[in-house]
Amino acid sequence: MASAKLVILTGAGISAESGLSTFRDAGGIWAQHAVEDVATPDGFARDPDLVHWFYNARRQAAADVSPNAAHHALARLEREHKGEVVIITQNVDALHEAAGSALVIHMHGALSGALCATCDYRWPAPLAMHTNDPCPACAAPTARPDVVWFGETPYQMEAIWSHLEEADIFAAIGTSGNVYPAAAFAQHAGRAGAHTVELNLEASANVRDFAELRHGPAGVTVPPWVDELLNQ
Ligand code: BV8
Repeated sequence: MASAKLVILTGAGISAESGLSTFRDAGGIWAQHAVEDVATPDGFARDPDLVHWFYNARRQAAADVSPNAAHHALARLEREHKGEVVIITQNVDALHEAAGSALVIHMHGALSGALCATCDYRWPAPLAMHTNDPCPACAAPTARPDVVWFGETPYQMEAIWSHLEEADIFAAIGTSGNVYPAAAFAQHAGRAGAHTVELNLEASANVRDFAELRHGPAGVTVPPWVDELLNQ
């Protein structure tokens, strides 16, 4: 499969070894803040100060960490593999790009982005955002983090469904399989003929959708998996 199309979904677990907290592990982000309060449009409308504080803290944390061996292995895979390598990440950090990956789809948005809730203008987010920050384009006091909250439509879904249908190999790395539509990607790719691989610390909620399981820390499982793909 020297020119196989590889489609790789990543979640918070691939960034864990870089020091960024996951969501649902013990002591994870959601242990400290209810999803409804910090990752929904209603939560933002109810308490924008709390939501800005939450994302400012994550933007700062993400600025202080570096890619780990798993991120670097995926960047090497994109450089050296003859076929297309597409990373679809649920993560809002920039660790894939920092490791050198170029084709990265941020389906849940990015901490580095700001969005105007009034006119949809997008611009690079400052390290800290505050309630009523004015939009640079329309001046409305409605700047928000450019991330996809629960109840909002993930980005680039048309392109994502096409990538999944064209994949020869679909891998999910460091995701618990709890959040849709990402949690349905393995089944979608598998039904279209892809070989499906789960590389996760432990069995995910959608482990049954995968033909191959490689459990363990991403820094331990991903580099040898990439070596095998490149030596095929
Ligand atoms: C949508 C914001 C319509 C950014 C996030 C009932 C049934 C089905 C679906 C729904 C339902 N009710 C509501 C829904 C829809 C809802 C949903 O899925 N709810 C769930 C909770 C039931 N989804 C939505 O609202 C989405 N929008 O559906 O729109 C639509 C659908 C299709 C097409 C068009 C429109 C929007 C979802 C996006 C929500 N935004 N975050 C941010 O703040 O970051 S979700 C949040 O969870 C993050 O984005 C995160 O990326 C995502 C998934 O979490 P994981 O990445 O998996 O992280 P987690 O902590 O859960 O797991 C980490 C894993 O890593 C663990 O398994 C752990 O074992 C492993 N691990 C840990 N350490 C390591 C490791 N693995 C390897 N190495 C290690 N070292």
